[in-house]
Amino acid sequence: ADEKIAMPVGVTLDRFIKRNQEAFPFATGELSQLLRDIALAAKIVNREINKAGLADITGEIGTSNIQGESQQKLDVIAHIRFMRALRNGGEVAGIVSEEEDSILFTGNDDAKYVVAIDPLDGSSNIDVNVSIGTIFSIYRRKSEIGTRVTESDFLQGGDAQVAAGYVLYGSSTVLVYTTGCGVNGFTYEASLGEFFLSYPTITMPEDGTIYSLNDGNLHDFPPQVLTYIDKCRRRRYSARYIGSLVGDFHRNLLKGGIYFYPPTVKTPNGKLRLLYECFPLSFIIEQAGGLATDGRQRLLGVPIRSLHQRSPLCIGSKKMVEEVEQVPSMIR
Ligand code: AHM
Ligand code: MG
Repeated sequence: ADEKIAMPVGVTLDRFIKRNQEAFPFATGELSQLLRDIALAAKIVNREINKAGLADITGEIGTSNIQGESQQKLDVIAHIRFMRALRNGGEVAGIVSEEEDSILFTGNDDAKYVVAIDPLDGSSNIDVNVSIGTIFSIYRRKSEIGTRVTESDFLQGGDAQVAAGYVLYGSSTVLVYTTGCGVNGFTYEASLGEFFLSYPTITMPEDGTIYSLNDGNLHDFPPQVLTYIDKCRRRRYSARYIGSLVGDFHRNLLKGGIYFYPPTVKTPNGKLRLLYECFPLSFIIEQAGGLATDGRQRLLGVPIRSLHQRSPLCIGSKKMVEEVEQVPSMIR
């Protein structure tokens, strides 16, 4: 019998990380290990998400399932999984998660890195089988090795990020990340348990025809956003909004487009968080040739003063973001 098995060709994430590390003769491998730890947690979270609806894990906290075990929401499960992987991996001294008010100390005070993470973003889509994501950002700590990390290790600003990425749990699971030398994307092959390089060196289209925003907030939007939306409609652009930032971002990154979360009456500083939503995606978009602003300035330059600080976000194809900036009613 013909025993040939069709094997996916290509580079695995592990090999890719290793090759990159070898390109830097002084690299110690700690960041590489940290990225592998994140990928491992992503696989575990992916498994949990795929069980959603089957395993009674999508219920509210505090309620219990038929066996009397307490149920947890998927976002809490994702938080626990990432924390565990990062703590056990040993390369991270402290973590800031959307799920926790203050810094989580891993006990690895000798580690060089800190991580900010939104373990499962797109909360409104979790229970309805629509794409959701994880967003992460990595900094090299400024405080002395061997001591506890401090808030200022996390408040270095967007330009100080060493690496950033996201995982999209969609029709397939993809992990996209940058260490400041371009952006690469990997698709998960579940039966092999490996991420394979599927989007090498992502370059974003300079211009696009997709705009993404929550139309229900339109009456709150600043005039320059309204003017720009009107232009999009006159040009018959497509409106696409999932309500999962990672999904909306990933689509626009590959196809070209623009995403807005402007200030609203309910959220006067915007809804999204600088540390684990806006900064990492802005790092990625710039690396892919796109732009990100807060409506006033380059997003990566926005001063950050607190761990869960919010910011308006305008992010996407270079020409589109530039056009928004050129609208005369722009407040400067
Ligand atoms: P979350 O962190 O509570 O999930 O909120 C973030 C999400 C983003 O994924 C998405 O882009 C945005 O909130 C959608 O907000 P809205 O429903 O107000 O349009
Ligand atoms: Mg979020």
